[in-house]
Amino acid sequence: MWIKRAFFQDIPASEITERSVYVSRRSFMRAAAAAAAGALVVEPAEAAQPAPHGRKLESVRPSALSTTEKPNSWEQITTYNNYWEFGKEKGDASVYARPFTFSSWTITVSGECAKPGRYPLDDVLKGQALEERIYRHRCVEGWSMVIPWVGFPLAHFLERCEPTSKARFVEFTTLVDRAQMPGTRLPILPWPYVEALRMDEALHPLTLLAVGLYGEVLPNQNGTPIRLVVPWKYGFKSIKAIVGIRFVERQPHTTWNDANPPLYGFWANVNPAIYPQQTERRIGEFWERKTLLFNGYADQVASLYSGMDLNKNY
Ligand SMILES: Nc1nc2c(c(=O)[nH]1)N[C@H]1C(S)=C(S)[C@@H](COP(=O)(O)O)O[C@H]1N2
Ligand SMILES: [Mo]
Repeated sequence: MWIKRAFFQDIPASEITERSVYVSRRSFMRAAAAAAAGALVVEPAEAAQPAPHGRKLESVRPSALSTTEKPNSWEQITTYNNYWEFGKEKGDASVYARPFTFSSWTITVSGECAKPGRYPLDDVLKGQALEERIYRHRCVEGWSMVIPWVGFPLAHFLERCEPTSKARFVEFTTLVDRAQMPGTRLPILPWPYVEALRMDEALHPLTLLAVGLYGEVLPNQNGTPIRLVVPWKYGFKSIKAIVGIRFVERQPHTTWNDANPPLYGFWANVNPAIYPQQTERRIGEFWERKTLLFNGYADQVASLYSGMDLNKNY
């Protein structure tokens, strides 16, 4: 069974004891303390816990833009995450984001638009019909999943902000809460996490503001209460826990692009022509799959990049 365990990563919740969670939490806290003291080695935390089930979202409509591929399980989607605000290891967010809470949430809109200001979450959601969008997800690290998000097109909200003709890019920022997000107390990335899209990418009907997963409110580890999903781009573009949206004229600096430009291009379009992105392992599967151009969404998005050399602008 050890082979299945090693490759399938779907350890049932029942096997994850409180003790293992406790031990890993301690190791992360030790790592945090060590990093704060200037030590170089950060000890990884390991045990992951699936998210508890949350409030069910009402009147969610299916979307014609969903893939017909089989979604990954709740357990897989909520335990295998990148969310560095809560740690560097795949299981960290499932453990350290568990106690995360907030009493109110506001997205601050600024920059080149006629309607800047502070938009409470209720206002952002006002009048939005929620859809289930089952999307392929491809991480730049070579793994993939299929995820049933619930949300609405980002365009619907951006249009309400009335971007000006100078708005060529949209920049997004994630919450930084040093008390609740242990990763933000470490210098593992410059905080806040920032991502950006070109305006036409942001307005594309596939680009989703997600507020749910499997018909329920977003689990903490998946970016509660509101996050971006851009299915034709590598996962790092899909920023979680959004508190800021800024319309700008010039291409913004973004977290991973600044951290390691050769590996994390600004465009981040899934492209098997670029080494080493030829294949991917779908979480839960054994054999690798061939990675598809634009993660399989080429029919819908390739025209956004006509005239652009995708092997240079990666
Ligand atoms: N704020 C924030 N958003 C983030 C990340 C992060 O570290 N911080 N990681 C990204 C990466 S690399 C991936 S693969 C996805 C993974 O989470 P998901 O499965 O919930 O989409 O989140 C993305 N969004
Ligand atoms: Mo990723």
